[in-house]
Amino acid sequence: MSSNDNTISFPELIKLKRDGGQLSSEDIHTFVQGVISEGIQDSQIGAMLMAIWQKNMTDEETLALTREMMNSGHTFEWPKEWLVVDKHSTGGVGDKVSLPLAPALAACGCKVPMISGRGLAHTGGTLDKLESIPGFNVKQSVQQVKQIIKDVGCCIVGQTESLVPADRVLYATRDATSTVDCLPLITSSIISKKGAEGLSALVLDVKFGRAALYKDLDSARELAQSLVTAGNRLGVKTGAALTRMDAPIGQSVGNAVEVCEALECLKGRGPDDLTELVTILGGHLLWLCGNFTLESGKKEIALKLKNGEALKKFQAMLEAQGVSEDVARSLCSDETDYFKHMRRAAHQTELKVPDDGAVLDIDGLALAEVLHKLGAGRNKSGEEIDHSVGAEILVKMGQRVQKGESWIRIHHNIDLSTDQRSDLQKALVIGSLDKYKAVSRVAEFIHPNNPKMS
Ligand code: IUR
Repeated sequence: MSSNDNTISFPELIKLKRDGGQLSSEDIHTFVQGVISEGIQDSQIGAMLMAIWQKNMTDEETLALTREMMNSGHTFEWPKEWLVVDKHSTGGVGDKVSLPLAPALAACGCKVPMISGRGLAHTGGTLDKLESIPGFNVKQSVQQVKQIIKDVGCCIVGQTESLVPADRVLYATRDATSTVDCLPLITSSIISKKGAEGLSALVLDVKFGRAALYKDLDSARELAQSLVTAGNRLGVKTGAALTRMDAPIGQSVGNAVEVCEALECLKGRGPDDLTELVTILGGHLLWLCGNFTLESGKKEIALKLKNGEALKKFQAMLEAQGVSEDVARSLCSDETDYFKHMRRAAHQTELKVPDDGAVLDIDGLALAEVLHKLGAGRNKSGEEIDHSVGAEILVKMGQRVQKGESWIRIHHNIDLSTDQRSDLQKALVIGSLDKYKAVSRVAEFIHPNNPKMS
């Protein structure tokens, strides 16, 4: 780049960060503009990311990077009186929370322009789950998103080309340069996309545990703090829940099977832990918006799941996003034969409990890894996944079981190998009931002025 004005050159910017200096807002503007205008070389982007990885960023720098990334493309603007809200999860096994949460919030009068991702890990992401439903179209233009939000109140769509283009380039380069695991880069990537949605409030579900990105509470708390700080400083009322991610959420893992469970939750019959997460995260958002206390917000969401209003919104969202009226109506009716409309895998194999006792643990990661090998997840972006592959867990944590009863039903299209059967059996831990202690999935909340509100 030329330096005929006061603008610092890219090698100078990289050197400044490499040597532990602080980048100004102008420096970060120059860098992000270089990224989206392709005025910077790939090697320079990689070098800057590595310098950031090594020297970290101050809160000021992280905020400037987040703001520049957010403004690198289209940003949504909504009528001032609307309460525009969203949730972001750092990802977990069996995490289908967005499916009931978006319509439940819409039923409470909020607007939810949920821009979601595909799974790269063990099983699919929210978009993959929804694509198990024939006709569901996650690709919606900015104009279509605006129309659906106006008419229905919620949508769940993929990232459009025009939204935060800088993140696409930076994320791909982070992937190629081993700089994904860097707090300011993760924070700016997540919050810039949420900021571009034009939100009033955002709740983050930051997971920790065996089946989460962050294995321990302390590192998850550090990420949550960073996200909450950046979100609030960007003008979005942002809070976070730190939630346990060891055993799968709910009783199903996969794509189509998770849609079935989400529909059950929307019919007021979901598993307790899933319903708890939906009501806590939704209640939190209502509270952040200012019209509810935490308790009354939770009750409001629970009511919308019980009285069918959230289900009605889900049905309207399905139709607005391309599902035929007949299929949407049938899925959202009293019927439970969801596989009339979604493809069922060729085989269902049940595995048996090896001993008498109580269910002490179900290793979500082990389970997800087997399902991934059976086709439920991808190895690289763009790969096809098999929506029909999944698992229904037939026992609950803390439940007494007897040797020989079925504990899991695997939906698969290729044979289960001996190793896979053995890995699945190792995921189930049976022991004495007195060793079992029920715990809520939610460990802590993080808020800007009250960082450790348990
Ligand atoms: N999700 C994002 O949107 N960005 C990131 O950097 C990560 C997850 I890690």
